[in-house]
Amino acid sequence: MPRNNLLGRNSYRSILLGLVCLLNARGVQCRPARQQGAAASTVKVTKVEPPSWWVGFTPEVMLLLSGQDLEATNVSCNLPTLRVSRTQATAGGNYLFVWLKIGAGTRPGTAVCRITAPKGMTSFELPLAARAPSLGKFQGLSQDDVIYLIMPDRFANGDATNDEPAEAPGSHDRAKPRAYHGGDLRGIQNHLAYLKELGVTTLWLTPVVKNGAAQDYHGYGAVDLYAVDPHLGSLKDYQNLVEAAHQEKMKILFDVVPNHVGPLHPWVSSPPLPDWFHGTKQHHLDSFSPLKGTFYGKPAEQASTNDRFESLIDPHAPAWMKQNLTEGWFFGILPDMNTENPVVEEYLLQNSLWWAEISGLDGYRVDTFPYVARKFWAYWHTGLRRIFPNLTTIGEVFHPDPSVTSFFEGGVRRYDGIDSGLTTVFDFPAFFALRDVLLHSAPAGRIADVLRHDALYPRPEMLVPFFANHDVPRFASADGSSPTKLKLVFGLTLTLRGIPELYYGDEIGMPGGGDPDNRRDFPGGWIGDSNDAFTEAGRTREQQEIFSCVKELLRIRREHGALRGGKLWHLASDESAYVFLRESEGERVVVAFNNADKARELQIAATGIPLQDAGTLSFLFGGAKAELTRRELHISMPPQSISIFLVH
Ligand SMILES: [Ca+2]
Ligand SMILES: [Ca+2]
Repeated sequence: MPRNNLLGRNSYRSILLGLVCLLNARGVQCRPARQQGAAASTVKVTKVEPPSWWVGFTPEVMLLLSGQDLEATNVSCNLPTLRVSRTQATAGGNYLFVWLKIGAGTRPGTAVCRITAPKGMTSFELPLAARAPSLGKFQGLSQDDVIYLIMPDRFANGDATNDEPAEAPGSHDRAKPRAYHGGDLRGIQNHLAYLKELGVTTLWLTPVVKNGAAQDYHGYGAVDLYAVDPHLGSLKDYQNLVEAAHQEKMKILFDVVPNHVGPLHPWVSSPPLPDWFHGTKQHHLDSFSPLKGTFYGKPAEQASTNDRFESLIDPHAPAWMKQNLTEGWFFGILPDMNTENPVVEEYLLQNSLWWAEISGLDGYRVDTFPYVARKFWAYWHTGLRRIFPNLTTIGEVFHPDPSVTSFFEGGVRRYDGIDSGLTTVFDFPAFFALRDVLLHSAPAGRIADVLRHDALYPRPEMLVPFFANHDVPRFASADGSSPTKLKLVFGLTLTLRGIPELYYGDEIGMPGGGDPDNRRDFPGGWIGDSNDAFTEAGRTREQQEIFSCVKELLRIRREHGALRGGKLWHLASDESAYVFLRESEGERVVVAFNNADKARELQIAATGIPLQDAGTLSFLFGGAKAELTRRELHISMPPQSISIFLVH
């Protein structure tokens, strides 16, 4: 589908006031035309961000032009409804900010704007498109959704020609775990049928923006926030993927990282403003909390398996306790955006608006959420929702304590007077509890202990429970794991409240240790793979066993609304068992989990819970037996089992 007339065109050239500009999928790129006669102008525009915009979208757009000698004395555009309200040249003329008011009645077209500066003149173009119809786009998520996380470089190779782009020689080597492996956007699109068959509804792709280093296959080292990484394909490929997903009634989450860019971003050596980043490459804080665990009562020797966000939610914490977290460079390496600077704020908001409008995406997974000061999030969400009210945003808050994670969800002003605006967070407390229970024999009651905190969240039903992502060892390879435990953890994740997230390959029991071993190639995604796990015929017996279990659980979830949106009631919880009920209007489902190595019998009083009027239970999944008498629910559970029953 041509998304709009201006950008759908592959490329066109124009010669304007001494510049040759090429508009392609990555935006406008200009170089000086051959000079004739008059003294050469050294004024040059090499990049325009954003590379395009829309009419009827925002009243104003702030352009960041890169180039040289851009100390403009005048900037004016050829459309009468466009007015340059302000300009600011920075970094010795290497950058020029242009604030452009887009008047009512501006017609779609390409604006040509002329820059007059002491060292000459030049011009740049800004395509201004009409907005495409929004039907079926920007959908946001609901409890009916199940998220599937894909690292595009590691899922499927749909286009061998982009495996090693000319600008990144030597970056591709499937034998090296930190090199690019060739997976791409087209590879994902080619396997939508597999994902549909599995039963997931929403794809979260790790960042697709252009990265800079030979080991940035993961996408978290951006060097251009307005380009798709050439290893993954083109902007058109991303647009096509979103459109194809929408046709399959699936949704796409964009992984956005306002906290930082990659160390090789050109801004690092030449920032557009002196305070564009928190600190400089030479002088910056690192993002680790300056606090010892003992500050909040943790044992002195206890190693931390999570980020230390406690001070951020603490109304008694002075600024020094928080500054490293919000202004430090992540891992001491990743340049930290100065999100307190209004110009940076505007740049980052526009960038997110641009990706949404140009692709039709359905929501954002928001990286390193607590590392950005909260005022920015309020601004970003307000700006985003003004145009896209339904977009879902899911924040990464890597912490086991619900009193910490819940603080960051939006919908409520916290002690600082700020409502972050965030739709929801990943349920890291559930992640830690599920792994502790299943892998480390923690009491099954840890699950109820997580759930009892749900009232801390404005929207607990939107939480995203999960047991794996790209930052932790594969469940199948973790100490204490087994194929049975893997099925149990899928069973719990897919029946607890919220919108579950699954990690690619876990549905076939993919092995892998810590990063990057947890990011192996999906078998069958590459021509010549001996094991093609995308098809039943190609799966090993072990892969098929777990795949059919996950598919079955997803089918049951899809067919029973109580498992998606139903209220959750605890029925029983102890060292090795957790039994709960999901109740929606007109449907009740009981889920019985036994973590013990031996069978368990439970008698649960049926009074005071929504089972009093129930007649019978029918079996949906698993190996337990359940019976209802007038007063009691009798459940007999096999060792290490999860079972699902429908209440009649
Ligand atoms: Ca490829
Ligand atoms: Ca930060």
